[in-house]
Amino acid sequence: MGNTIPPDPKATAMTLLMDTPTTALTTPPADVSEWVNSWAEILTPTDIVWCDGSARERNELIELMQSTGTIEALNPDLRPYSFVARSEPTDVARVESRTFVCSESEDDAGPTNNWMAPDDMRAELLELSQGAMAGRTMYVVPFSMGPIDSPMARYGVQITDSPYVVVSLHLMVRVSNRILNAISGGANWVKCFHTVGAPLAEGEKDVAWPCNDTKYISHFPESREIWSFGSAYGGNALLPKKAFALRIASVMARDEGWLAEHMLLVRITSPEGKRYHMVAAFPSACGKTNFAMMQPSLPGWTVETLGDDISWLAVDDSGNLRAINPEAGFFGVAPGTSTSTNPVAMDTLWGNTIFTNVAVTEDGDVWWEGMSKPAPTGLTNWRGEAHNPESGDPAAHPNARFTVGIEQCPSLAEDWDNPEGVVIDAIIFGGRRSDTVPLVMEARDWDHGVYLGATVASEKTAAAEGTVGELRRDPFAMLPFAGYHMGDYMAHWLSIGETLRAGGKMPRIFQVNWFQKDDNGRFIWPGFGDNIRVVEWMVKRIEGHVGVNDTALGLTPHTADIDIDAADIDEDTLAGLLSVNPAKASADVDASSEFLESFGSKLPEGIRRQLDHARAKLQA
Ligand code: GTP
Ligand code: SPV
Ligand code: MN
Repeated sequence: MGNTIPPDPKATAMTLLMDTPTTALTTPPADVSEWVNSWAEILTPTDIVWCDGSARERNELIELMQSTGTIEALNPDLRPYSFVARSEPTDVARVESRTFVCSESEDDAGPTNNWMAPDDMRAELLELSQGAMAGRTMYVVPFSMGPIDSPMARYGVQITDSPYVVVSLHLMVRVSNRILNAISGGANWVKCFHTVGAPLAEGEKDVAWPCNDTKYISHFPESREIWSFGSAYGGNALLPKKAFALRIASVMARDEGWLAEHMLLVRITSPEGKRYHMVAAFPSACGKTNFAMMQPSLPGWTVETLGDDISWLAVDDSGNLRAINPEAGFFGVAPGTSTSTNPVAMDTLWGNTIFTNVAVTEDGDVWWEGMSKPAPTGLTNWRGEAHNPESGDPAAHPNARFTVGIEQCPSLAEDWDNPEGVVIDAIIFGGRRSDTVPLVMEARDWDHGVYLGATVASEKTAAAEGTVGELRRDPFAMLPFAGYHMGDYMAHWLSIGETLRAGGKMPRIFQVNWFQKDDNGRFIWPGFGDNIRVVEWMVKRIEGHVGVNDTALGLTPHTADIDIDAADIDEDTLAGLLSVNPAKASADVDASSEFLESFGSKLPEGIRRQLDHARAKLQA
């Protein structure tokens, strides 16, 4: 890998940090000040700090967190300027059961979201929040989703009492007081209120990971507000990410005619030098970061990273679908990441990284399941205890994560933050399915592609609370992230297709499944860098070079059209991965139908037509 940034153990902490240019802040915008002050009256923090995103600010917060035990430095010779945080064992993932969409009308939240009337939710949270920041500092963090000043960017301000959250935001999004200047100039902004809900009494010693057993992640779509109480972990607390860039942004997108999606964004270059831009929506912990950083196993192909989790898409003036990545960093799944599965991520994590709930080696480096075999001896587990390999418990939590700035990614496209984004050639949906869904299929047209997205189901992962492995419907990988009725969301996708048909380039839509298992429970498809073999087939389809089989589920490849040269799989096995089992397909269409019919009159006619078509094909 010629483009790898080598670790530089000699560099000092200060020079390793990328400084963010800041501008002198004159007076904060009156509406932001008023909002901050009104919350401060309720929350009664000891003091209020306006953040500017600078390296100095970050270093101060890191020192503070080291003194309170929230983070511990890793060995600077092995992992310079990097830290490990250990969360409370009760605060390790998104809590979907405590996530609410509080639209004015319950019908607008739809059957897939928890709903509470906005006034009731506000009353409940205001009561919980009385004095909730006592003994703590309230940080005011202005941020931009998307390049500052880009027309596609959207601004927000998060107040939080968690220094861990502030430093994570520094790494993950664009934090700068320039945003306050833009807001002073009249720009809209999303109000993000967050507290860990753990007030400190006079003289009370703080814990390493303050949080509260009572948790609420509440969204008020009409007023573009987020109120989050009780958790400091991931999407519960890092509000620009899922809460803003997906739940609130999906509502903005519905109202303004664009799409906010749980999608990675990449540029693929073929051996002929032709470029293709693709987005892919897979549910949480189902392979977006890995796809976004793929090191192709087919010679001559390259993958450049533009984003790994969220894409905002809009039809441009020429009628083409364009995408940007609104984030500026990664909050990635650690377990399973290794020099063989994802060498680019391993290189990205050379330093300047906050690791949460990973294990720590004897010499002060990080470790997690899947990084190496056998596990090193003398590990400290994610709970800070000596790891006992006999226990059967993992050393790292299955939802252990790394937080790191995107600029450290060696496969990063140099124009990744171009405010104009890139024109999309293909949209990919996928999920984690042990069986039923073939390795890859193409949609017959846009509406069938929307149906493929609408019928994605996936086996649950550790990214959210619940039973790992349990199959659930997860349309567009957005089940936990759509800020409005899922039926209306599908209708919105269909309407974007209509806009695209009117003019520009129609992206192809595909569905993939890397996760079929054999009778021994092992993944059959080699995955990771070999996924380029499937991408190559997509490119052959885009270029019109190969034909397909028209099955009840979708268009599947001829086995010979997928290049498995030098891959660890034979042609018969590949044929199995590409086949559609009629009984299983039929059961899946029934399950999809049952799920979709729960939307009642909100289920778009265009989706119902696709269901009918699938049933008819199964009977034929
Ligand atoms: P979120 O950050 O939760 O949205 O997850 P993600 O969709 O970015 O998933 P990620 O790429 O982090 O992968 C999650 C897990 O799936 C990791 O343990 C990966 O090692 C594993 N994984 C990713 N791609 C593949 C693949 O092609 N095959 C197999 N077998 N596992 C994969
Ligand atoms: C996901 O769960 O899809 C994530 C992690 O990307 S979190 O930020 O916690 O939502
Ligand atoms: Mn995600």
